[in-house]
Amino acid sequence: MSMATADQANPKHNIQGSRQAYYEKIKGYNLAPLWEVLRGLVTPEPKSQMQPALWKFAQVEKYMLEAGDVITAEEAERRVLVLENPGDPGKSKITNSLFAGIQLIMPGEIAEAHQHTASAIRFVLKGEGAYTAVEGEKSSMEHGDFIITANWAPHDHGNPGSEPVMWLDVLDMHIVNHFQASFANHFDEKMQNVNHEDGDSFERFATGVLPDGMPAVTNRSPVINYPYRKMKPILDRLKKTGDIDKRHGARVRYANPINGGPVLPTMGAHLALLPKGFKGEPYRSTDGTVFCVAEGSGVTVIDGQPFEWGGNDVFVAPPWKRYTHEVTGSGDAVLFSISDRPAQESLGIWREGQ
Ligand code: 1HN
Repeated sequence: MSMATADQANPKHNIQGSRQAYYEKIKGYNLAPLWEVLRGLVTPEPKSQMQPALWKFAQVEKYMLEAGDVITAEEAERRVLVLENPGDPGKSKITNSLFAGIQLIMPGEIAEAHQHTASAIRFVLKGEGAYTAVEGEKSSMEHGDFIITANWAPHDHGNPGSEPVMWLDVLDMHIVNHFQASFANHFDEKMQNVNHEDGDSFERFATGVLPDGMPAVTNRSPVINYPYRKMKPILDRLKKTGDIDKRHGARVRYANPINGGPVLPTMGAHLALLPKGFKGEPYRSTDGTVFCVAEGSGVTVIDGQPFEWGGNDVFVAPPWKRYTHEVTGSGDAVLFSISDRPAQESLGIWREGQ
């Protein structure tokens, strides 16, 4: 009793109390005081609940093959293990904007044709003999191939071969869902009618000529598959001439051959060769970045935490967390990376620093 009297005597408490009563009152009219939340909304530096994390391929592969016993690709629609950021579990997010997962397709299986507003990319990890059919092009999947499935592109996968095939899927679905603009559609036919042979779009659009009259305005690449066997020699050329970035190594950006833009309006990707002994300088940027190891081994220190990586491991650097790459293995390393940088750049909000 006496405490309550003392509280009331304190003018600060009176202000707090009357503020609380005021907040309660306006809440009933769907109003809230900005001044109580402003500092959380407009932070002086990027803030993320996401954590740096790494998934070892050996462990993921083991669990993936067990998934092959637990469920068929047909039942699952897509047999994918979601890479969940430990900073925000249960949301199917590897960064705030991106979904990532590892997909397995067993010999004889197909993953039926569908389309959705979210765009996808695949980076092939292990196994041979599978294909993905995207927009009528049937593309074989080989280690290190980078394959795009643009917004609303029909796509189905199959494995007529004899080995399990696994790849990394990354989708921009949390960007689409942020806008609450998701549509999806399943086709009556389980597999698309294929009318373009393997490699057609790469040869047609990405070898220095373009079909005459091709419109120059396009927000996505017409190339379906950027094959590793064509990309790796380009990295070797950069290395040979010393075109090696101190942070990223000898790096190419996957480009739209029509206008040099990103492969997709929402997601962009790079492939980097880090020479043997490479010790990178620190880097950070506002695009949380997913890395996948195509070759070699090393360690990436993210926000002071070391993550040791080898072939097919996946790791993530959250927005504005500083990272440095180092090659520790006996040869060069090759890192694939993907982020929402094109989406941020088109909005004018992308930043990078040391
Ligand atoms: C999807 O359609 C695929 O087509 C993979 O392989 C992963 C994750 C969420 C939603 C759709 C695919 C997916 C997905």
